[in-house]
Amino acid sequence: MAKLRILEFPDPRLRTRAAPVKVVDDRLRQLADDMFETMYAAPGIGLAATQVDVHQRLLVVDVSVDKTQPLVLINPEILQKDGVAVTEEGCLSVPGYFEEVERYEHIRVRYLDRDGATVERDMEGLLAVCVQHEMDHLNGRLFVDYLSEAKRQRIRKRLVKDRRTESTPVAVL
Ligand code: GNR
Ligand code: NI
Repeated sequence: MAKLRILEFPDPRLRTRAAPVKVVDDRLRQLADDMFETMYAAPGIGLAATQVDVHQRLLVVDVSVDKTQPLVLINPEILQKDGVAVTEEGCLSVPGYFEEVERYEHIRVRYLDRDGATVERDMEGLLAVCVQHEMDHLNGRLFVDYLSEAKRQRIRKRLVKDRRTESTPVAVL
């Protein structure tokens, strides 16, 4: 197991469109395990491979309160969608910001699980929202893209500035 480094907005690598996974093998399962470790430690309820600089269509989620329902979704596709859900979203790649985003309320998703088996599943509530948020990451899209240009620029400037301050060593007198 290993904790991975999460890319942060406005890192251009977050804009990469991920490629379909060709084979579900032990290497991919190891990546999924490392993504869970990274997600739980953060802590977060979902993580897309894009966020750890792996540009393959793989995401992990666990929206359960006791963290006992890990789900691995490989090559996910939305088959059906309906309704509207507005949720205050956050993102591990945009730390410290929470804004309302509109998503589909119900989705039916087809994906491969960690054994490479095809699964079709109806989702709603926070799970549906989180899976849509993660699928956006796989397409290089971030929740801040749904906000106004002004808001996104404000967040971008703040994060760039924070990072600059973080990496500046304090003078030792
Ligand atoms: O931890 C997370 N919480 C969250 C809350 C509302 C909607 C989406 C999310 S996903 C986020 C983790 C993350 O950045 N995944 O990409
Ligand atoms: Ni995110």
